[in-house]
Amino acid sequence: MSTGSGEQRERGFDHTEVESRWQRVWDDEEVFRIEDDAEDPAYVLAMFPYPSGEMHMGHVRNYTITDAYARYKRMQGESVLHPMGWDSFGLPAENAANERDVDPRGWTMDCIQNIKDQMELMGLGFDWEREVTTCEPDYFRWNQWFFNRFREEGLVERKATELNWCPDCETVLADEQVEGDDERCWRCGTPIERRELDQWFFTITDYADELYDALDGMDGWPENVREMQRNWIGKQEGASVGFELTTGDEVEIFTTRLDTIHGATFFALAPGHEVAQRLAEDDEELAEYIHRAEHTEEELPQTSGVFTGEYATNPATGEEIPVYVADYVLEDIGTGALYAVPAHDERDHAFAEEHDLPVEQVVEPAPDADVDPEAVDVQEAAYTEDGVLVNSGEYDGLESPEARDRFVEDLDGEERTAHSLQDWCISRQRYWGTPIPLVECPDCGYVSVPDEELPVELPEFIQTAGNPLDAATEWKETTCPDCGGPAERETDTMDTFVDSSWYFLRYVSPDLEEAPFDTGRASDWMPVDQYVGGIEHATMHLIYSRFFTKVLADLDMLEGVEEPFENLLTQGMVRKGGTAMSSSSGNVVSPRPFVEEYGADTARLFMMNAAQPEKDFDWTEEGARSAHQFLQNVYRLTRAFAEGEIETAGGDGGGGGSEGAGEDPIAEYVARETAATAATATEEFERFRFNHALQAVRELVALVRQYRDATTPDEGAVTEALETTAKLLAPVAPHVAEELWELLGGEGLVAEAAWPTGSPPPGYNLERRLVENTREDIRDIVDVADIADPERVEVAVAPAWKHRAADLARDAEGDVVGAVMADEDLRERGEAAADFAKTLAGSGRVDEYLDPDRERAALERAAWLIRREFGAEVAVYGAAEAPGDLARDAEPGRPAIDIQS
Ligand code: ANZ
Ligand code: ZN
Repeated sequence: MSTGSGEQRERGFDHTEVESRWQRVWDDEEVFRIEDDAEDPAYVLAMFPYPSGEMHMGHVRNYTITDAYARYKRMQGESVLHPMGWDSFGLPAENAANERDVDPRGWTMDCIQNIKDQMELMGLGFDWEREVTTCEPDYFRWNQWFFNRFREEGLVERKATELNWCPDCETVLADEQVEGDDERCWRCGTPIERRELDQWFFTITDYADELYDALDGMDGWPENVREMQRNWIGKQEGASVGFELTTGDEVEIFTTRLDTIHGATFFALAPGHEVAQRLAEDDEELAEYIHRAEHTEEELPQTSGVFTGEYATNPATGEEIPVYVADYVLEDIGTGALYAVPAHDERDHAFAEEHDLPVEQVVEPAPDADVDPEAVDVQEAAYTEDGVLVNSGEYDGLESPEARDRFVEDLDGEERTAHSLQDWCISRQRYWGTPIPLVECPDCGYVSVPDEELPVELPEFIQTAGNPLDAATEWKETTCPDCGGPAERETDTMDTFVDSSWYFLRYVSPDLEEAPFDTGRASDWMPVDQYVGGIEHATMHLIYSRFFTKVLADLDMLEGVEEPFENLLTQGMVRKGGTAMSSSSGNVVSPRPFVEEYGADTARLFMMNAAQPEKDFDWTEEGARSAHQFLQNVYRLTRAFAEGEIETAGGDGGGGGSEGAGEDPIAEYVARETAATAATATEEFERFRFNHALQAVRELVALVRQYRDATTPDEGAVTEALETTAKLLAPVAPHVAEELWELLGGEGLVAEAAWPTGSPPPGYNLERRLVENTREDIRDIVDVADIADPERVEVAVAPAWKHRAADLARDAEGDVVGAVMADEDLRERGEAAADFAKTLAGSGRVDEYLDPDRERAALERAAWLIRREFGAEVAVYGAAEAPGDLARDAEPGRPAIDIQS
């Protein structure tokens, strides 16, 4: 095709023309489309973005990683699902709407178009037929539909939680709307308060154990992310035991330290515990304390609490201990009640000190502990380690774990777990989100909006201090689906994490009207094979998505899919000048101007080459420029070859890596390097080490250039090397790769070409090491002997008997010299063999070597490189033909070298 003007030829290719041309071709050929009937495609997914308008290379890196991987998988012949969509509800659109007097929808749609244009500019290959936009009614109606299902399953609860409240605007504020250390309202600057308000929750805690336990088997995830999820869920293994109270109640406690039960000196209830609440009805002091605890305008001290006047009977000792209500006991953890052991728990100890309660030691450091039992003074500080029981009657002398087992049994307790995971509050008092599909009826209470009336759409946006939905009086007014009487719509919208908890399922059947997704296809296509996104989503998004998947599996909407994301990669940051790229730091590199100047391929190559995807890297001008230079050089080299500017010979190539030196040893050398590069690149792509793969490609290109300069290259060998280069570059620098492919006369598009499957012959690595070591040795000799102008380099490989000796030495157990000299043949060689056996014995481990013929052939193939490097004639000999005693000092893997000048 066109090669441009003469000036153009000098400068290489014109990226602007090339990139837009190939983008059009990919589009026309529907390269990135995946048919609905594809069977279990490779599902490659980047976390979908919030369309904020600003896009910089930090974001682009994420999509470049999945795009490169998706393109690689496609070339390997797999069907690939690589979709993109927009996480497009959320506060920023509402803020923009308030600031600029636009409506959130229009603003959002503009941002989406803008980002989409930039993604296309970058040559990212998405199946746009599957685009998903969460703020569209045909998406969010399914959020509402899921809400109805979850509610039927008992997974929806309404309960009180603490929120930020601006007393002046009379509205709830999101954490992002609270500004400054002194916590003021973003709009009016009034100091905010905390208020307990009723909100909607998904009871994710019902799945806490499942979510926790599955983590162990998820070995496609980085361990640090799994550990963050473990901490977030905070599973504790313990037991629950009932205590009889003087109120007549039997109250269950949760403990991880049942071994300490003889040391319990008081009992404590959370302020929200039902027994505490009941006692408060006739106890003013208690009522006042509970009120303060629940409406914390001030933070209560950790040791605050009130004696109830009641007692609890310790089931282990029969002793009565006082019952307190204390704020440090949390309502949502365990049972909201505990027995306290000041001697062995720090919080209990502090509380006991404050309230003058006794401290009774029941555990001592075990005899094998580093701590001297005499040095432990529990009156001073709690001893919190396991140990040996004391002051515990018949249990004295038991170790803590065993004592725990015995107490569970003897006290009729129950082994159980507790979690720090809280239920998921999905209520937001915001406009730009999914309306929660409920109607509040004065007679029927909260009633679900029936499925057939979904979606509940949003009213027009209204600028107001509070929630626009609350101000939309007409929208709010409705009739009760149950009794038909007048009723009001729920004005809370859903947390946008609901949207992102199942979008990966919508891509499977984005236009389906009867259901959120096609169960059969989703069961086949899921899980996502490779998910890529930021570490900041390690907990919330990645836990909520797992929760959704498990619920949907339990609802029989997914078959055989237990987890949404099989493999997870968390990509590193792009920095500039040492700080993370961000508009607030003012150091962003935006795609559009960069692509104009250098092209998308340059940006992509630079990013993928700079570091492995998990690592941070610094964006630099030089880095970008050198990537650009490399692409131009490959292009020029390929074009010169394709257009016959480089004279070539033959045409049948080097035989694609077959054994032996063949007729043209240099062509054979190049062919082997080509095959080895393809094999390395494949291995590295599999492991997401694009930078290593690219390093191998650069070396191959450098080799072709040397080949061109050294001799009249074999046409087949060069074609193979350059075609392989085009293919290996295609995932990362796809536009240039198409250009190269076209120059080389490749069939169809390189984006759809078959990934090279070549691999070098067995033993290639040994050959490569031999050649490298030999070249290194020659360099050393030239250096040390200060040879200005080497004329002839002679290389002789070791004789077969030395190889045989090395084999024997390698297999020898212990006595190496003995093992070698036990061989009759070698014994006959006398002193030479004995000396060599000693050398082998002294060298420790004996490596694997090629046999002498292969050593010789490998060196002959590489001789041209030595010739080029040193400007000398090169001769490679077998031991027998070597002149004089040249071969005498040769060893397997280390040929003898003589340099004449
Ligand atoms: C008696 C005991 C004795 C406890 C002892 C600890 C040490 P960790 O410590 O993080 O594993 N607990 C139980 N329910 C609670 C609630 N709702 N709010 C606050 N604390 C609660 O957490 C487990 C321990 O936390 C439990 O074991 C319980 O105190 C306390 F020497 O029971 B323990
Ligand atoms: Zn009603």
